[in-house]
Amino acid sequence: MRAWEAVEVPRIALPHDSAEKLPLLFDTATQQLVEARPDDVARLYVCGITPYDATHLGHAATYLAFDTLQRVWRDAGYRVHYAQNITDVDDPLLERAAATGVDWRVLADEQVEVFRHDMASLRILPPDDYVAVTEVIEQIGRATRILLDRELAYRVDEDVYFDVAAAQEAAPWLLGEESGLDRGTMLALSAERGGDPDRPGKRDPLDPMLWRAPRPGEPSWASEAGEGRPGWHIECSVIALMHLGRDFTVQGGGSDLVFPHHELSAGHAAALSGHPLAKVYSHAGMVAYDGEKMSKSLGNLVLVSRLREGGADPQAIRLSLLAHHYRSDWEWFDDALEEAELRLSAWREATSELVESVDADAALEEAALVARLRAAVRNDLDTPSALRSVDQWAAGRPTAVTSVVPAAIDALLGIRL
Ligand code: 5CA
Ligand code: ZN
Repeated sequence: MRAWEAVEVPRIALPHDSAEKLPLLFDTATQQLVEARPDDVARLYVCGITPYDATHLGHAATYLAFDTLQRVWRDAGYRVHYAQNITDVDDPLLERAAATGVDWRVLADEQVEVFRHDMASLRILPPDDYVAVTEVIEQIGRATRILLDRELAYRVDEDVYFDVAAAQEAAPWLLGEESGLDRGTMLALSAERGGDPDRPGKRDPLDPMLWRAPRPGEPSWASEAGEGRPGWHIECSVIALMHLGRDFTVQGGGSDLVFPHHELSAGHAAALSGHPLAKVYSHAGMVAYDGEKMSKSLGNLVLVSRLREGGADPQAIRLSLLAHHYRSDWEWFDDALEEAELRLSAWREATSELVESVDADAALEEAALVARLRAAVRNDLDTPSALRSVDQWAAGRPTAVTSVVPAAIDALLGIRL
């Protein structure tokens, strides 16, 4: 699929004054900060949207977190290979299409287009590979066939399930290793998030579906696994393996995906490739509105497109999201935009007239600001601290400013002043 227009990321003219340039990220599997060290290229997979009710501020905040991660890698001199999926055939999308009398493909296309506009307006870096599930049905069918042949999958009627117990024996993967959850919680989350733990005939209630045989009124395709359509987790395993290879640098998404989606995607990938899916598993917190998680099922959505239609400056939307640490759960309040607009104008005022060079003291001030920005974003993407550093610098009313400052703000925070 076509992604969206890339924005330029300026290079910061000052060298790093510290050897520590790589991002430290909180890893869900080990529950600690780890250095997200690329091999040669930083390889990143972030779970994409299910295209309906796009793009709410929760989606935007999650993609912005991984945009910041890419900026830290780039500033450290690494090239980034970024892949993202589109879940363009899935139960909730089909249900929405049926409920509104719209063809599911039309709904998906429209929503992906809204998402592209929103991402571009927020200056979020596009993936190099933007892959819809409907583009890789054949490969997912083949992967399912391989798992059946290896006896890591089995059929219940015509549907195919992943055999969690067999996969744990055969692959470098253990259920619970990523999420750290106990079985009771896993069972509850599985039922809540698209699984079917109560279905009779499964070897383990937690075994997820890999391939779903045709049902009346649902789309289906011929494949090596038979007629049908892919299950949810296998789509991300296959797309990630196809485009990034095994054991890539970071697997990302919102914390609502830790279990079952990311845990089982990692299991499928390990069973297919014989290697772990990724080195680091990183999760963004949940954005709430009206006291509850912003979600399509509740309908308490603040859409980026609505804010834009209402005249909001996309840079202010971006700043209002950056004001929260990506890993915390937080609530959106409507006055956040005004606050961000004030901040943006203070920053713009401080950088409105740039000069070619400044005296030694001012140059040191600028270098100190750049070092603080770099240290903040490197440290588990601490954008709130980065924002405060720019606030303090701007509050000092610098008399002469060079392009180093706006370039650093653009390179690391994606805010173009
Ligand atoms: N298509 C699947 C992933 S394969 C999916 O979860 N789609 S989604 O449209 O529901 O969500 C897209 C991304 O936004 C996911 O990474 C999800 O974790 C994240 N997300 C959803 N709701 C929120 C929220 N309220 N706050 C923060 N992130 C959210
Ligand atoms: Zn996914």
